[in-house]
Amino acid sequence: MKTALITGATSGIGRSTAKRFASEGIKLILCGRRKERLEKLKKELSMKTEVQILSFDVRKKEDVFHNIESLPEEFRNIDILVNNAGNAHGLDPIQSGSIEDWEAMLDINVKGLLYVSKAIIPGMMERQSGHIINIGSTAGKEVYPNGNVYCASKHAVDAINQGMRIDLNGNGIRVGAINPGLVQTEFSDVRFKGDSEKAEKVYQGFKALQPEDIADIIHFVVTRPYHVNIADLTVMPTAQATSTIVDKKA
Ligand code: NDP
Ligand code: 8X3
Repeated sequence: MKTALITGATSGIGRSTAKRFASEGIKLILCGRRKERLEKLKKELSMKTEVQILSFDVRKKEDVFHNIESLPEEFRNIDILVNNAGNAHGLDPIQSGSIEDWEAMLDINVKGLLYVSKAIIPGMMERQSGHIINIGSTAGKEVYPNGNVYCASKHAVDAINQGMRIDLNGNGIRVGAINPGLVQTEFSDVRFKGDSEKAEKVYQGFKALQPEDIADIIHFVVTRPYHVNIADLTVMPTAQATSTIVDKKA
């Protein structure tokens, strides 16, 4: 039975992936800051698989290492790492963007992903086996107006994904990115700091991707035979052509 560690499992893509993996009998280590949500999810999924929860902020590197190192023996051999925790903070032109927002995005989406990877890759190297899925974005492939630093953070994920694949080549570790377009999660609530009206508008007038769609793809990626590595996959709603071209009927 495989063991997967999913960051950002309290919501959206991470939570749906946890549910999908649980249905397939994959052992789970679920991470996020909101402990109550992790506990609730553990209760729900424990009927299907073994679940361990770790509550930490990916920005705090000591906490990242401490939590991962303190996993019980039966959860130590992590086969699958889903580097999913992340978010956008604000949607402002570069000339008026907030430094706090910029720092949050770079600290979480880039440095946090690196800390978690640094804590898990040594075990994969020792076992010469593993699979790392980095959740990038269409924002890591193109830049859109006011997306500046969020797009930079996801371009960094794209580069890290390529770098990991190059450096880990020959060690039995698969590395690949999944780059979604618009997915209806709590993403826009966070981006617009709880302004739910503004957040809802992002997904109005077309059918956005649902977190289950991405979970389905992640499950497909991790169930390919060992010689198949899905290195880089971009997925958008049918209504979306680029970050700025979305066929909105309403
Ligand atoms: P959600 O806001 O629904 O989920 C984000 C998850 O990240 C939550 O579980 C949250 O947990 C976790 N997280 C955020 N900050 C931290 C932190 N400092 N430490 C630990 N965990 C953290 O958004 P999505 O599911 O949409 O986002 C998941 C990933 O998908 C992100 O990397 C995002 O950039 C990417 N993505 C999203 C798209 C979209 O349109 N929704 C499109 C393309 C990519 P908690 O708050 O409990 O810590
Ligand atoms: C999230 C999708 O278009 O808001 O990465 O950047 S978008």
